[in-house]
Amino acid sequence: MGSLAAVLRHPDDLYPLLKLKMASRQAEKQIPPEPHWAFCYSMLHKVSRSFALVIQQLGTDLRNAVCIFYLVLRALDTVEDDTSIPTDVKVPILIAFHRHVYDREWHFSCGTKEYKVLMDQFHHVSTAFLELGKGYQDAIEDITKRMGAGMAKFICKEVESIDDYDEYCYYVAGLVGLGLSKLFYASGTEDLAPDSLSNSMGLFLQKTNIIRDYLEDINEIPKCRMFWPREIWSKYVNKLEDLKYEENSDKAVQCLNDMVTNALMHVEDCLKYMSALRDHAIFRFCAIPQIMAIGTLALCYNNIEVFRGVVKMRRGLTAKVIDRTNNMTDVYLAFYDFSNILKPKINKNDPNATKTLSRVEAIQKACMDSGVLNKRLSYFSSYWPLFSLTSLPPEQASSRITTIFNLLPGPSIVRPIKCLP
Ligand code: IN0
Repeated sequence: MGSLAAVLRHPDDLYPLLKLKMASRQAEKQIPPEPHWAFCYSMLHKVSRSFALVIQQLGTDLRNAVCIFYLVLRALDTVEDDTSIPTDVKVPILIAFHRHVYDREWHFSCGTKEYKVLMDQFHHVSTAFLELGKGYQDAIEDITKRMGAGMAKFICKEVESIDDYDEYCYYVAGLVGLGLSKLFYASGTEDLAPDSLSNSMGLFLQKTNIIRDYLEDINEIPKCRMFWPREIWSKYVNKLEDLKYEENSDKAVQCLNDMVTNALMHVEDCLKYMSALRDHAIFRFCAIPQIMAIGTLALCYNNIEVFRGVVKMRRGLTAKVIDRTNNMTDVYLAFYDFSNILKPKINKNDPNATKTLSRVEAIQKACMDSGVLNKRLSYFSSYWPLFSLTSLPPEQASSRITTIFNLLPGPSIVRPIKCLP
């Protein structure tokens, strides 16, 4: 659960945190009895705690397919990430991975901790895969094939241009979006989403991860590959690692803001994708990571801490997002409110200030145009303080108040807000 200090600072986190804890215990009790499914679901909980809960809420057949898809992708990722595997061994494994999932005998030992267990006991995943419906199997095979080939292409290739960056993110995350859309379609509950929108859903999440994980990735030993595109960072420093040195703080923040602005490009597509979903469980499964991503970007923007330590949304806020994301109104309000946290952080001296501002305003316009924002005060008003607003300068804290007032129906109505910092 969240740390005691965090809960004391945000007492209204307590209820969603307890609810999440109970849901997590409940989900652990519901692990299926068959050994291969038991392995898959307990592995899912180990590698992705909160996300596993949202997967667990999907209907049985789709849930099993998504669980296996998730583990196959994690396994592929483990091979890609393991720097101790020589390239001439790694590339053929990545390229043939889509065939290995049909082979109960296949395994390849690599990775560390829970990922090593996943790789060593991969036969449980293949056994479960072979029990999925043909439509699900075909979708997983197709995406694994394309992703493995894409990863193999990038093993020996640096991310130089923004096009390379988009292409790499397409292989490792955009294709996940295409695959999930196929699984939703195969489940019979959703129409098949356009590939470009499915791709954007993945790109938005992956670009957020790449931004947030700068320090962890650059400090990794043995040295890990970096995915910040040279076309962006070379405008600010000579070497990507220079961003972490204190003397380059101003340039580092400008570069970070450039990266965030680039990621924000995908938001309108993501809103479109989510607004077409019909099934409540599928909707939550898609919307929760997206809200976490816009929240993370709002937190990272103009924040030197990205180059000093871990910048993450607090656990209590994650619990609230999981608890309170139910429909498109929630999503529009969340995107609007998080954009409004980012907006006052734009410094007019930042080289991309105009571009960032126009991105944020376009997102807010898309949320406003949905027509649902004036129906409710703010879903996020109960999230206050989202990030410690008390540490914000007064003009930024007051901008949050303005956000809430802007959401009120009609200009003359002013409601008192209880939880001001
Ligand atoms: C995901 C995505 C994911 C979920 C829902 C819809 C999606 C549509 C397109 C693309 C990806 C979509 O979500 C997870 C979220 C996750 O794993 N969160 C972690 C937290 C964290 O910080 O990592 C958790 O532990 O809760 C995601 O990040 N990825 C992912 C992988 C497989 C599947 Cl099936 C769905 C990874 C990635 C690289 C962004 C695609």
